[in-house]
Amino acid sequence: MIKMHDVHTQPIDGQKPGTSGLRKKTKIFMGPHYLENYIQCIFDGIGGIEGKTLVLGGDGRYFNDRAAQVILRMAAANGAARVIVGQNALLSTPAASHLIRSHETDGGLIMSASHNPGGPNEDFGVKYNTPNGGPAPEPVTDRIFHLTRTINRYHICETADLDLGTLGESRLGEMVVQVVDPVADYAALMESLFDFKAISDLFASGFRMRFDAMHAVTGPYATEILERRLGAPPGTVVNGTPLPDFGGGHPDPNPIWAADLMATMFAQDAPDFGAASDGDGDRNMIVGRGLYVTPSDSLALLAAKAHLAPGYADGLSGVARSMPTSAAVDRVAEALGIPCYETPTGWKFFGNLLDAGCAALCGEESAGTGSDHVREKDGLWAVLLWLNILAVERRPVAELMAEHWATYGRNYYSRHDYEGVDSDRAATLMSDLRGQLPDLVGTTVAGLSVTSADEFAYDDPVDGSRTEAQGIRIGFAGGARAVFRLSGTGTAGATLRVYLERLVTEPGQLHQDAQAALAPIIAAAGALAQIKRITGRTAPDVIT
Ligand code: VG1
Ligand code: CO
Repeated sequence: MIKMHDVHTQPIDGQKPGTSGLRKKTKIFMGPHYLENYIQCIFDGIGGIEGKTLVLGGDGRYFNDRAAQVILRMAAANGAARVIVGQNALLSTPAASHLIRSHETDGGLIMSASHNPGGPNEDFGVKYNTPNGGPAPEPVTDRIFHLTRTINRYHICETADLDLGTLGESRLGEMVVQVVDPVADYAALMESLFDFKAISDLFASGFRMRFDAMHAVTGPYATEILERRLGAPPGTVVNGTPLPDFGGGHPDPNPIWAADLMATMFAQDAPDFGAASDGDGDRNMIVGRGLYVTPSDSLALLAAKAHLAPGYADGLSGVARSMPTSAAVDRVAEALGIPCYETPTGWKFFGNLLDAGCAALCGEESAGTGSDHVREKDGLWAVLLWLNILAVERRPVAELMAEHWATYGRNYYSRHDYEGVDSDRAATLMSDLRGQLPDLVGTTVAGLSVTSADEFAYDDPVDGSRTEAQGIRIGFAGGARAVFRLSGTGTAGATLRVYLERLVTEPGQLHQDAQAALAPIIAAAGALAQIKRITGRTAPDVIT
């Protein structure tokens, strides 16, 4: 017998409107009733879960296991019919997206704060994905947010902890709890898209790779797929055991946080190919021997060569990128004669385009790349598409990129992040910039002439919805650009992101250092936004 009950509670400080999921300090989530409140708001916000089937899993960070038990007890008390749980409550974000879709469920809950660090003093998070497998769109997240303001009770039942380590079905009251292998379905999906025989042959030929799972959720996925199914030598996957605190690091795959991988790939005896993924497995980092490939360039190269993989042999219906992502992929789309969509930051905006078949490949400058195989960005998928391309091309990454730039030109690109900025100062910086917009075109800033200046708003071509205030963009003569945005995923103060881009087509100028190539744009962006004066910062905290 299990005992159901209603607990009286009080409103919480929930997510900001517009963000897809909630990230907070772990201690806040662990505080009295906090997780329970938020989960109840999700259940109520999606019209209740009576008789519904949900997917549940997370990236293995601290509190993942406890939170899973609470969510299951609440799902049972709220009348769910079934919850499909990854073994030990683990699921990468793309694997969860796939399970939601392949089992035709009513959505799923993913416990993750993605690339944010984990542990008792770091971050935890929960996001709800809709039945199409994608992040909840704004009307849903806004409903959930409004409920966090008024919630006064939640439903939960009392029971001993469930065994989530053993595969198979059990019951919690009327609800079925189905524990599944987190990797199996996902690995099968990858086998259906890529030429595993060709990639195995590549490894058999002596091709060496290093995949850094950053002690996060992709460890088991990468070990199974790269080492067991594709025959990469044991040890190809490093930091492959998910740890509650990710070994104390930031599971964020970029040259700063994956410095070990960078050092390996730039060393004398570097492997042929390096890759990493983030906390929940949806981001990817690609490094060739002696060459870091920016996510924007990676997206462009994948667009140009996706047809080399069986799953994309018929070509792409279209591509999409988030607004701050470089226009490198636009140039490929133009050459291929396919549409290229520009969306606000965040994967949820790609969902409609993917569902409607408008775009088949999407990407963000923040290391997210994905396709219509799921409705999330997918780190390991991007790595496998690269491997499939390399298995066909049999040429070094640096050579492929050099050829790409020679063909399409090179969009030098960098993002400068100013973290933990005082929220009021950050807001002032943005509103000052906004105020300048009407008079900027035609003026010269730090020697560059401004050709366009606006604040990005997106009209969704599929459902007609409009999303405003998605970043301020300033275009300069000759295809250079600076974009300013405040992060929606941080948990302390504000993070100002400055995105810098410059297109170069002269053959002799394609192999410069990115920061040097971007120096004029960096100077103009600093002058326009008065970054030093307003934030008090003399340099960015993170440059990627
Ligand atoms: C960041 C990235 C954005 C990404 C989002 C979620 O958002 O810039 O491109 O979609 O994280 O990624 P923001 O608002 O902090 O710039 V993840 O790996 O957390 O699912
Ligand atoms: Co992520």
